[in-house]
Amino acid sequence: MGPTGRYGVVDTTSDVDADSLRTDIERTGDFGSVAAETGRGRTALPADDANVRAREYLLDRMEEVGLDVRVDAVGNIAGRWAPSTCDPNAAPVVAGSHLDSVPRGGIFDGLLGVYAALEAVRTVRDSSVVVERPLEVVSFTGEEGTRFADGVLGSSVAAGELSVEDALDLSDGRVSLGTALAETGFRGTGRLDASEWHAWIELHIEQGGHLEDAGIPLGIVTDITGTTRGHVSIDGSADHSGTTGMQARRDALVAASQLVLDVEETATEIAATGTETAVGTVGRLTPKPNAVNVVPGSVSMRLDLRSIDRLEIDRQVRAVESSLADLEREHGVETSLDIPYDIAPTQLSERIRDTVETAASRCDIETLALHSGAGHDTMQVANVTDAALLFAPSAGGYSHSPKEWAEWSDCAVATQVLAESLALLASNTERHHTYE
Ligand code: HGY
Ligand code: MN
Ligand code: MN
Repeated sequence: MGPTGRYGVVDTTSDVDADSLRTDIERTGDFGSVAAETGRGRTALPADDANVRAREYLLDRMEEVGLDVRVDAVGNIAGRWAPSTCDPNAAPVVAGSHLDSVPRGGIFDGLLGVYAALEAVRTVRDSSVVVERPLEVVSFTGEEGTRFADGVLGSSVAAGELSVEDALDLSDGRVSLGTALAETGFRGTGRLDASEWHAWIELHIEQGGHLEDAGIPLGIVTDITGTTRGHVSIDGSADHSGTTGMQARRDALVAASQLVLDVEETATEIAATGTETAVGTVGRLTPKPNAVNVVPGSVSMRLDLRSIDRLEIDRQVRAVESSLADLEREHGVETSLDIPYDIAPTQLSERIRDTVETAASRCDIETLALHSGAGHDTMQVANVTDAALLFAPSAGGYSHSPKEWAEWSDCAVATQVLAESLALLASNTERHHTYE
């Protein structure tokens, strides 16, 4: 009896192996693990030691499952299963996520999606299902935007939104992505092309509390919030904190502090009067020279502005521009705003959502339709093929912290539905599958 209590279309003697899934996630969570009072934290930034160990472990596990493994020019990893029953030239059905984390993130963000995809393909492989399309497991480089880019790096290349050349030239201020990948053995060749895929499904933890509050084990996402990330620089003048009078200062950190408050106030006001999905955050703020006895001369900031309504994001951007103009006038500073990351709200595929609904009902699993306040690689893939995003419940709604947690039984149930969905999509039965 599978974790869902019933067998699905994958009607098999080897249902999802919940222990194997847990082992893969826990082992990968050990790479870059950080001490934390509660929960399990990890830091694995693109191409750092922890990320490289996670990548190497994934390659080993893909080979153990019998997948043909390849690494593309920007370090995206793909494992392919194309049995003799399938047309090798047919567009593949693909599932996956990312291995990188935020600093001191949790062990489920990204890892659940990669290893649930691997376990789902292994389950279909060992089932009685006759697949007519290849199945692939993919791990994208640099989803989180903590190093080299502002996020969804590998999936942007796979979706044709970022060229391989431009991606490899991205730098973390010390080394280019190309050099970092070459030095760690993960600078492959070619590029994954998501436009060639028949379907894409990503399983992720919800990173919120809706599923847990509703007591429902699987979320099928309708739309993913739009995200605009701004790079702000504020330049004043670094001066002696003891001999520079208050009227003579051009304190960049005072100006930046006002902008932090303005971003929070604008987003709060829009959320109260609009779609309530508007959020605005200044997650990164770096004063220079950052010395106790120097008036801060400059500050660089990273803004993260979101909503499922494009107009609400635009309102936030205009408010930032207006605040910066005020700061220049009132504090005598110079400011700049650059927006290198601007992803529109993304609708997800009805076709794939329907197939997942079919798979879930086959497994006797209740589902909830909801929007995603978090961004995902699926945003980029959805621009070039039919894509879906599934959620497993987040205990307490925590994420991007060691407190992030998903019950292992919930991970197994969601993985079973993922396996069912892949089986339906790869055996071309999708919604027309006959059930006894
Ligand atoms: O930022 C996000 O929403 C995602 O977790 N990378
Ligand atoms: Mn994340
Ligand atoms: Mn993620």
